[in-house]
Amino acid sequence: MENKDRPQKSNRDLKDADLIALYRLMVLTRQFEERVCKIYTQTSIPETPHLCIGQEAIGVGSCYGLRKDDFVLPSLRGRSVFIAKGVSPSVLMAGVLGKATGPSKGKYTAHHMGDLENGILAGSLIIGSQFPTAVGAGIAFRLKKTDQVCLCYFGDGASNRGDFHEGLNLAAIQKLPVIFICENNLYALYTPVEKSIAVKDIALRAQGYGMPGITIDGNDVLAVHQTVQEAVNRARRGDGPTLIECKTYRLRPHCERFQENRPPEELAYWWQRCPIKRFKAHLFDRGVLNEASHHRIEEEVAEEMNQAVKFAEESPYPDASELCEDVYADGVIRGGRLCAS
Ligand SMILES: Cc1ncc(C[n+]2csc(CCOP(=O)(O)OP(=O)(O)O)c2C)c(N)n1
Ligand SMILES: [Mg+2]
Repeated sequence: MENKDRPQKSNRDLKDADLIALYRLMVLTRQFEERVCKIYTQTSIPETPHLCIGQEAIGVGSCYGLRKDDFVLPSLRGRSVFIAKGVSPSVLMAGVLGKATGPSKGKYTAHHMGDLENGILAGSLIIGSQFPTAVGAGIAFRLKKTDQVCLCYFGDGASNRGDFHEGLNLAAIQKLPVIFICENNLYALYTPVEKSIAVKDIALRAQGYGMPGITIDGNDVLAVHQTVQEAVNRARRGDGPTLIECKTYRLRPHCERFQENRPPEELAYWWQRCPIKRFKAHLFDRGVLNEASHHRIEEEVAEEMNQAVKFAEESPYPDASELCEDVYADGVIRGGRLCAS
């Protein structure tokens, strides 16, 4: 599903076709992650994947309606962001497999991919490293006098890093067009959020920086979309950053290499609150989706995934002769700035 140059829409503006598109993007993300999981367990992805199963509504709802020239900085669990920002599943799967046809030409690991054409800045496994980069993007937009925005994604654990404080503080002081999106999935690795954060809602921390802080249901794609669009409009107007805390839950272990240790009844509760299941029920109630159209979407997406896996598996690894290409920026440093050589 292309997301290029789509105008911003609030929920009131969303047509049935938009609702179906949102649903399809979430199904696509879910099936993508399931395939990654299967490939990891059956064959050989060198890195253990950190799947976003259960958190699809956040990336999809927030990126839907963004412009192509807006930037996003995904977290280590950010595949829904890549998909909703317009990267094709084939290219993304090639990236996960480290192939030359992937977004970063196979020169980054799956956790460090970026895709500047689609406005995706390379993330990092170092949690919290997104903050300075996102703020840097905000400063660049300000200097260039554009109305682009940058969405910065991170987990509840990352919100305890010093970079969080420095990033939000600077963004607020300078009224930068950055939207901080916390995917609070209630755990950082094995640590439950109440053991690492004293306040009930991470969004409360926004008060300390002088920016709006909003807590929403991160498993409700329409709530995510509406809230992020309002923050995006505010940032484009020059009114500065917003912190949005999306309460959610990952439905897989921290990563596929790790054991699950959360209580089964807790997992069962959150499977009932699965964002795709809920949105599907909503669309059935509204008469936007029915059994036939739902099955058609599932089948189309499954076929798209077959093509994606085939493309990725048949793609070559990058050639050793290209090792140093694309790795260093062209240009020279003058007066502390990178300039065209
Ligand atoms: C600076 C740093 N410290 C520790 C780690 C190891 N680590 C990887 S993921 C993770 C937990 C992250 O939790 P959270 O920010 O809530 O994101 P989630 O995994 O829940 O999406 C930790 C501690 C790391 N990658 N970087
Ligand atoms: Mg977390």
